[in-house]
Amino acid sequence: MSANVTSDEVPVTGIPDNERIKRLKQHFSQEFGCEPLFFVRVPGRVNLIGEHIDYCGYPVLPMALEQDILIAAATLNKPELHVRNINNKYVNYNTEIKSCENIDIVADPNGKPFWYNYVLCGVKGALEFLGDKITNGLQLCVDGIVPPASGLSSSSALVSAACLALLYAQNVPLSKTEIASLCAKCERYIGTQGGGMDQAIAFLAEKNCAQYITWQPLKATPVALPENAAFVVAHSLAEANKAATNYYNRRVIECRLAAKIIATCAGAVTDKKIITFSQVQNKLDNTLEEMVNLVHKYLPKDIYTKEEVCDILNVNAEELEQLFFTPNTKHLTEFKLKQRALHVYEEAKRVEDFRKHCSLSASNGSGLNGVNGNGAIVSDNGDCDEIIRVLGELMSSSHESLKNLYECSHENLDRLVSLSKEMNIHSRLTGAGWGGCIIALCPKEKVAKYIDMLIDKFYVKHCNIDIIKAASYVFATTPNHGAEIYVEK
Ligand code: ADP
Ligand code: NG1
Ligand code: MG
Repeated sequence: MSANVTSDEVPVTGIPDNERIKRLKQHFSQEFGCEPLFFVRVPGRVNLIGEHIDYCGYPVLPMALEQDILIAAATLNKPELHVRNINNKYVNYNTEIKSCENIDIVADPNGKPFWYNYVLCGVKGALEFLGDKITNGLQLCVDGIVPPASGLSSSSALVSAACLALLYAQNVPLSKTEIASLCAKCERYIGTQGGGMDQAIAFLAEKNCAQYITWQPLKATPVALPENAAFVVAHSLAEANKAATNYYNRRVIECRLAAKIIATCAGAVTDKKIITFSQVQNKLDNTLEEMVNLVHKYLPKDIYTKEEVCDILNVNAEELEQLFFTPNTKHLTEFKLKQRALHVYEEAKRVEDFRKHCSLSASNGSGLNGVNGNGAIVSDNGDCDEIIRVLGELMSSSHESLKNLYECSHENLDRLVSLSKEMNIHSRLTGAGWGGCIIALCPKEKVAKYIDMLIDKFYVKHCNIDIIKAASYVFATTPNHGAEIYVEK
């Protein structure tokens, strides 16, 4: 197994001596009758701002969570994969892994992926990358503590951990950016056309800072968060499995169509290729504000039919489907192009503003001296509260946009956001939405009071949840580091 690891590669350290590792080791031995050879750990993430814009080519601003997927692994001397889970609600699975082509990733009869399909995504992508040249198989036992289907990226942590385990077992050194890009590709085998944010932060995260993630080439730039800012995650109690519906892919293809129409109307494309909103902006050399104006100019209608889109793009329905659609969106006939495009361009602007204000607070310590969101000067002893207020307002606008323009919120998420606002705390849905969690920006001294308020007003009074259980759905979090491998040293 690779001994010479550069700082660019996923770190390999000794196996921590803790209860969780002991329990997983024991479960592994019970299942497979041998000891694990190594462990991989990949964190979940929370996105601070920049939702549904990674697949449009725009930067996002996530941070890694403490909650993670931990996998114990051992190699097999035959090309087989044996998968177990410490939680017995997840069934065992065994299969051959002779070639990438032979790994079929098929959902259950209702279209919901089996849990092990996410493991298969990682393994299939790794096999494809290795040209099927593997020297051994794998036994894996999974222990995941990222709340599943909650917008905290349990799926990508699981896919990425499986892919990392296979690559490590084959002794293949990859840089963090290479493996993050590979894992983004892997997860598309589940059926969703994700943008790569989750896998990027899973590998590139650093302790105590969020990351500003940019694409092509993939790069993560650390963003220091204001000294007095705390981030609180609260679960809406609604789960949303993204690959079980076409909601996510529908948004992806609406963005593709809208980008193509703007590009075509503005005379920016001639070939047939898919073009993203950010590519259109670059081609036209416009600002984000100018792109918003072009959306109003070229996409004035609330709804576009498939026929109208074909007419504008001068293609027939078959060509349109072949170029832009996924299997689970081919039957769609109406699209909200203006709304999706406005969200993306405005959200991309909010990310830039958010980052700018974080750097203002970093360069000035807690005594700030810079420009606030309204262009006003923040004085030297103007405190962190002002920056937190500006950042918070950007988060609130993001939520409004996700709710009204992108239509990916949920009534429980909206309730959490408005309860927070009553305490003057800004928040937004995080991750893909349709359920899952909110992320709230809260001055440190208010955290305890804020969490108590949510427990009382949302979980206990609104959802009739027992107060002890309620406390497990809401937590304050700080940025954690990225994926790692543990081996006996
Ligand atoms: P998320 O927002 O958490 O990424 P997804 O809908 O993308 O939500 O993926 C959630 C799915 O990932 C779950 O339904 C389950 O199949 C799988 N999953 C997540 N965590 C685990 C785990 N600890 N063990 C098994 N499967 C898991
Ligand atoms: P979650 O919420 O983890 O399923 C999804 C996408 C991201 C990004 C966000 C929305 C995947 C694996 N993840 O995250 O790429 O588009 O939604 O910002 O598809
Ligand atoms: Mg996911």
